[in-house]
Parts: sequence; C-alpha cells; structure tokens
Amino acid sequence: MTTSVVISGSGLWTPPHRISNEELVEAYNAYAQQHNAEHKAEIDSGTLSAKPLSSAEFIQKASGIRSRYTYIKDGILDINRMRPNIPPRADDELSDQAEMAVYAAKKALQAANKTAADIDVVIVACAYTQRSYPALAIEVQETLGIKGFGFDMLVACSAATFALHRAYEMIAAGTAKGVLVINPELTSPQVNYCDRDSHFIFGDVATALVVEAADTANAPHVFEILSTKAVTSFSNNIRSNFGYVSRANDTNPFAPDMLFHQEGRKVFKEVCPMAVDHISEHLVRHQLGAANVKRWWLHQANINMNNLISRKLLDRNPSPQEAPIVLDSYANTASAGSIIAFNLHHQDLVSGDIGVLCSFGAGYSIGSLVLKKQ
Ligand code: CO8
Repeated sequence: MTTSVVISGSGLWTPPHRISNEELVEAYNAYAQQHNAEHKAEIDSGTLSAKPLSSAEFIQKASGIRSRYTYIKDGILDINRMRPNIPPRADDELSDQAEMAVYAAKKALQAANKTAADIDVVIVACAYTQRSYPALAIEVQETLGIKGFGFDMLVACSAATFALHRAYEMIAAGTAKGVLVINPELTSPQVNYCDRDSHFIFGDVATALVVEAADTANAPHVFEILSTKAVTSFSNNIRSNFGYVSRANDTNPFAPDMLFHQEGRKVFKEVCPMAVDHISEHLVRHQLGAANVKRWWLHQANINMNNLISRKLLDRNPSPQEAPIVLDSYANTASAGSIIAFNLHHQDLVSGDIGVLCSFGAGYSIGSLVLKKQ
C-alpha cells in the first residue's frame, strides 16, 4: 500500500441538554429512597437489598466526571421513569441517531473542505444502533446526498477507531475516494439510571471524521495515518445483553442485566496494562517512543485510567495539553470519546508532530492510530 491516507476534517455535535452530577444524584437518591420505602417489609425481612445512595463527590473522585450531555433530558430525572423520554418517529422521518450523525457529518465535511460529491463511503460506527435495518449509514448517506455505499458497525468503545481502520484500508487499497466515519453515540437509552454504580457513567454525543488520500486533501489541518493497530480479548466484565433474541427467550429486553453493567474495578485493572502494552508496541513499529508523541487522544472513560496509562507510558504525569481530558464535561461517550478529544485539541499541532488516537473498553477491544500532522 503506497497511498498516503489522511484524516482531513472532524465534526462534533454536542446535544443541547446537560445534566450535572448533583442533579443526577438528587434524582437517583430520591428514587432509591422511594424504592426503599415502598419495599420496606422485604428489605427488613432480608429478601431484598436496600438501594444504596449515590454521591456527587464519589463520582467525581472515582471517575473525573462532572456532568454529561443527553440527547433528551426529559424523563431521566423523573423518579417514576428513570430513562429518557424519546418520542417515537414515523418510518418516513429521519431517525434520532441519523439526525445526530448528520449534524456531526456536516461539520466534518466543512472542516475537511469537502462536499457530498467527494465522499463515496459512509460508516456509522457506535456502541448501539437503534434498529437493525435499513442501516443508519444508508439513511445518513441518503440525507447527505452521497453516492456509493454505507454500512453500520458495532464494536462498543472501539467502534470509532475500528471504523477508522476500515476507512484507512479502503483509501489505501483504492476502493474508496472519501470515507465519512460517523459515531452517533446515543447511550442514554441503555444506561440503568436506577443503578448506583453505573448511573453516572455515560453521555450522548456525535462525532465524525473525513478520511481520504493525501493527494486529494486541501484542508488546513490534515493528519496522515501512519498505521493502525487493533486487538480484542473476550471479557464478560462489561456487558449489555439487550438483543432481538429476548423475544424468543421470553425474557424482559429491558431487565437490569440487559442494560449496561460492568465490574468496573476489574475493567480498570485489566484494561490499563493492555492499553499501555498496545500503545508501546504500536509506537515501536515506527521507531518511536512515548517521548516522541506530542498529543494523546485517549479513550475517555475514567480520568484515573487515563492518568495511569499516560504515567506508565511517559514515566511522568502528562500536561493537560499533552493528554486532553474531555470526560469531565462529556462523561464516557463510548467510542466517541477519543474523537471528541481529537476534535477539540488538534489545531495547535504543527507539521511533523506525532499524535496517538486510542480507544479501549468493552469486548475487551483496543484500537489505535498513529497520526502525523501534515
Ligand atoms: N456513589 C457512592 N458510592 C459508590 C457509587 C456511587 N455512585 N458507586 C459505587 N460506589 C461505592 C461502591 O459500592 C464501593 O463501596 P464498597 O467499597 O463499600 O463496596 C465503593 O464505592 C468503591 O466502588 P468501586 O471499587 O466500584 O469504585 P471504583 O473506584 O472502581 O470506581 C468506576 C468505579 C468509576 C466505575 C471505575 O471502576 C471505572 O471507571 N472503571 C473503568 C470502567 C471502564 O472503563 N469501563 C468501560 C466502560 S464501557 C465503554 O466505555 C463503552 C461501552 C459501550 C457503551 C455503553 C453505553 C450505555
């Protein structure tokens, strides 16, 4: 493969609604107290556990998250609902995730100085899609007036990086001229807002990137993809069992184990060393070390994870400029986190600067790209 492949534009769509830790905890605690009062007899007799209370201080200290954005806020803080209230749309209306995707895609196209005519592949890559078919990517393709093809792909936390890998390969192989990779992460419908241990983790967002050959790129901020690296290793420590087979299993598709749940401490302990090894091995491929990297666009799940990984790689604490954190205001946005960090923190880099974009999480899955500013 000799074609030089670049990321030439990025787009970020931030939903209009914000929920602070304090608001979220107030609603959860009111819900838990109501639940405990209603089930007092079972709790007293030991047949049911009382719902423990949450705390905004714990959330910030344990995760670094201060607030999150949600596509729809209505319903999440209603203690008799505890989930967003997203009105259904008719088949002839743009679906929610396609709408999010289109917002981000338009911004990425503008940043890349491209139009629909320059794109021939659309990949919608995220942790969940709201339906199986027709693919969201094809709906987005139609809405943007793009000729070519589109498909959806799900790789949880690594959906965005793994989709960038596919885009890189298509451009390098000459099977595509321009690829839009879009990540409409609508996580809030799968968050269990009744679970103290996970109610605070996720937020909604949409990101998009344009990938093309270096010789067609004409945007002000262009990053060559030097190479890609991916690994997966099966783990049950992060699961979401929701799926179409529930109907045949005669099980409730919205039961707690169907929603996002995890063994957070185990994930922390197992994924951090995997990510450190993965990134180190990837850099070695280019005769580079961590000291050569100007910017770390890391997965945004937990600030303590990112600090630990950065410290292991650099042997010192990174500055906020070197390893930007966006999870304080966006929370964990599944696969979009590292792309938000890229979107907000890439314009100051100068020609020749090296950056690492890396996701890690459910699967487990780790995906990285070594980038060089043109
Ligand atoms: N308030 C107060 N106390 C709490 C709370 C709370 N909200 N939650 C837990 N506690 C308590 C615990 O019960 C425990 O109490 P005790 O010691 O008495 O048992 C104590 O606090 C400590 O609990 P933990 O050990 O669990 O706390 P940690 O310090 O480990 O922090 C975290 C918990 C923040 C979850 C942390 O473990 C973490 O972030 N781990 C990494 C997780 C991770 O990266 N997961 C990947 C997520 S998956 C992903 O990124 C994409 C998936 C696809 C998208 C899904 C969309 C829905």
